Amino acid sequence: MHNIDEKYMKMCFTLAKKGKGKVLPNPMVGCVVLNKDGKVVSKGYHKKYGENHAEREALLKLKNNEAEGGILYVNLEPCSHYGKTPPCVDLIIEHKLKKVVIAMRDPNPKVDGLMKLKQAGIEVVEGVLEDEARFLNRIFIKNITQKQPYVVLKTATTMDGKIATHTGDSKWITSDDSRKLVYAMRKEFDCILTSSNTVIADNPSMIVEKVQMKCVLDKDMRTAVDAKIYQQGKVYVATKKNTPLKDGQLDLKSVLKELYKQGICTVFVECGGKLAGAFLKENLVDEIYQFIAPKILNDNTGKSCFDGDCQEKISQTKNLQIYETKIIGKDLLIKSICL
Ligand code: AOF
Ligand code: ZN
Repeated sequence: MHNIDEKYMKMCFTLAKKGKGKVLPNPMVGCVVLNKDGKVVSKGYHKKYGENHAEREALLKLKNNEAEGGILYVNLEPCSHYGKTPPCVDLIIEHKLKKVVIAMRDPNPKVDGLMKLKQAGIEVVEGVLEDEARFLNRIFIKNITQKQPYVVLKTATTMDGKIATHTGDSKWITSDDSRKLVYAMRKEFDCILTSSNTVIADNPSMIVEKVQMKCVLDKDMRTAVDAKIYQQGKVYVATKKNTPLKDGQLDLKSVLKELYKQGICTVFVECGGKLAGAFLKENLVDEIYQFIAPKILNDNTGKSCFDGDCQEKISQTKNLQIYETKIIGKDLLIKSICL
């Protein structure tokens, strides 16, 4: 029986992923409905922010009583609140389903759908492929539970983890293919964040699209007003005037909270070792995209991708979990989650 649940839950994930890039700040959700004979009679997914939830999409396609006594699969607990749409649990109850199978509970505090379903006499199974479901909606979970954007930090290093020589020379460590991929990746994030050091050293333009923004961390307002980064798109500059300080530096968590208030769900950090190290130390990085070029600087005065304090023990390392590796031109891209 469990295998059947997993089979239909995987189908929900596949449907849910069709909403990728279109549903934030809402979750990606897919739904599959079986009739009482175990036949799939409807499918649906959340297509776009503000539109019908997956369950509603699937159930509204059905004729009266078509799903009576059947099973509804959905990767997130059905909602019980009035948001942009009425509660999905009411529709599930109206359609007289016998059982609802979910992967994970909804971390949204407004939602307590399971209780309402149980009260209506509907059997509930939860936790089917829960880890996969949490991974799928990791951005939504981070946003709603911590009121902070999901942070992905990008770094491009030699095989010995260096991003530049001691003189600051860094052009180029990774290949054209990798750099082109980074430009393409930027579009997937609401905000591209960098430091005053990077703006001063590299003068990048970091072109963004209409809906996106850039953020420059410039405590002492050292960047030039005519720096390329300010010439296009919306830019939020965090300075000591608008951001609290922590140990004499801009408090990174406050910056992230402010960005979230401005509607930012995802942040792509592209900066040098100093800021990258600070983000890491504060445990504010959710994921790292590391491009590694097949080059070795072989010089311990070279700049590291993550600056930090002296650590005595390997047990003090930050631990990550790799979830994707890819060869990009001559380089290797490693995507990992910070544990
Ligand atoms: C979705 N799509 O398929 C499901 C959601 O503001 P609303 O009314 O769209 O409600 C959004 C909340 O509904 C969302 O945060 C999540 O807790 C719940 N479930 N949301 O956008 C869906 N099932
Ligand atoms: Zn709903």
